[in-house]
Parts: sequence; structure tokens; C-alpha cells
Amino acid sequence: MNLSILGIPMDLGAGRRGVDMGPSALRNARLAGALRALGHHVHDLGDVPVAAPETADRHEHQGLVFRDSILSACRATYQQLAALPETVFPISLGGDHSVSMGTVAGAARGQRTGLIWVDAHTDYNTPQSSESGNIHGMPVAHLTGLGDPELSSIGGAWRLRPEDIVMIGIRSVDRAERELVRQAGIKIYTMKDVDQLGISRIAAETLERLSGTERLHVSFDADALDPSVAPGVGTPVPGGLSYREGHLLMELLSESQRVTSLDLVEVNPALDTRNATAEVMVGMAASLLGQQIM
Ligand code: DIR
Ligand code: MN
Ligand code: MN
Ligand code: MN
Repeated sequence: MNLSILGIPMDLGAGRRGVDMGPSALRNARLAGALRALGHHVHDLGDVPVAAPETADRHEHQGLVFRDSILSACRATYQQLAALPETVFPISLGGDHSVSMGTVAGAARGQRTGLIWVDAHTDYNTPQSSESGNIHGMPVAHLTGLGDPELSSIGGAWRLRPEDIVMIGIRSVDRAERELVRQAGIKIYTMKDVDQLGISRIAAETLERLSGTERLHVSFDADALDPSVAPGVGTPVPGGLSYREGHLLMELLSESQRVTSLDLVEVNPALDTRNATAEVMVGMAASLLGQQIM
């Protein structure tokens, strides 16, 4: 496959600094080399320009922290990805999860897209429901058309349908956010579901549910994994996916040959131990893109 890597060194959407170093950490953990070893052609597009928090206007547009700078970076991300040929598989490197307002819309190429959101959090806050004002807790709501009108139209008139979203690994949802997720009808697999059903059944159900979509995007937040496996994240939550559960999910999605794009986000090297979290995430990408045990 032709893979294109795009870095979005963004930490304006998160509450803690340092996640802007994520793209460097993932490249340092030999992302491109691991994917080339699987036989792919890998092209690195470099990084999208993102304002630094020290110089950006923090101006809280209706409670949205750094809204204008995040909007600009997500628009630039969208434009780069939307311009890629349809046969190219984009891999976007965050940055905090606000980048996905641009990556999912851009990777969709205007088509009906299924979204597999692997995360401890549902990231379905609106400016009204958010308790933090941090935009990394809001990307999915904006992709479905809720919230700030400009953030929700980064991809023009394209929208993600709530019935085309599946979330896996969930264990931290804000009170008001829970109501929004329920109302939208998004399919959620909490960690309780992972414990009870097992990842293999969840992967099969997810692929079945999203069988009507033309494209399939995986957005992998490092905090979906247990903090013992992925310590370098800004909002760790105990009781996450094990190393093997993460890999098995990626392996089963890979077998389906239906996935068309990927995000690796929320890797924060300032909070990490010897780049372990970036290395684990590179392993997840390799499993999604065909690495097999035998
Ligand atoms: C919390 C934390 N729900 C918020 N969210 C995320 O700020 O909206 N942490 N995404 O990584
Ligand atoms: Mn997230
Ligand atoms: Mn998260
Ligand atoms: Mn975070």
C-alpha cells in the first residue's frame, strides 16, 4: 500500500503541555521503517504548521480554549489529506485529539466513513457540555455537526453519521457528555464490555456494524491502553486495554482489509518513560497494517 504520514504537532487542545512532541516521538520510534518492513511504500509529508501556546491567542471563544489556532491547524490538516489520491492510506500523528476534526474529515474524501474511536474517553463534549473547555474532549461531537459551527464544518458539508461511529476502550465520560452520546446513538464498548465480551467479538461486531460505509478510519488515542503499557499520556485512566488487547484489535481490523486511514494521537513524550508509549503505538500501527506473528 501507499502510506502517507502527516504530523500535526498540536497541544492547544489538551490540558497539559508536551503532546505537540508526539509526531517526533513516533518518527523516532521508527514508524516509517516498521511500515516499510511490511512491504509498504511510505511517504512522509512532514508537519502541518501549528501555533505555539506561548504566542497563540488563548481567547476563549465561547468557552473553547485556543479555538482559532486549532481551527486553522485542523483546516490545514483537512486540506492536505483531502488532496491525497483516494488510494493513499493516510497516517496522521498527533498531537492532542483535537487534530481528528481535520484528519477524519480529510481522510473521508467526501465519502461515507465509519469511525472506530479507540480511547478511554468518548470525546463527545460540546462547548456547552465541556467541563474543561479543552477541545481534545470535543472532536467527535464536532465531526457529527454539533458544537461550534466553524469547527463542525472543517470538511465543508461532509458529516460523520453517529450510526457510523464505534468507540472501544471507554472508561471516562463526563456527566453531560454521557447524555449526548446516548442521544446520538453511538455504539460504545466500555472496558466492562471488553472484559465481558472480549476484543475478538467486539472487532467482529464493529466490522459488521460498519459494513455499509465506503471508508473506515481508526483513531487511536494512546490513553485507550492501560497506563502501565502507555504511560506517556496527559489524561491516564486506570483499567485500560492490555498490550495484547490493543494488538488483537488491530490484527483483526487488519484482516478485514477494510481500514483506509489511521490516527495515532495523544502520545506525550514529556510524560513518557524512554519513549515507550511511542514505541507501543508504532507496534499498534504495524499490526493494523499487516504485521503478523507467524
Ligand atoms: C475530558 C477529558 N472529558 C474533557 N477528555 C480527554 O476535558 O473533555 N482526555 N479527551 O484525553
Ligand atoms: Mn481522545
Ligand atoms: Mn483519551
Ligand atoms: Mn489528553
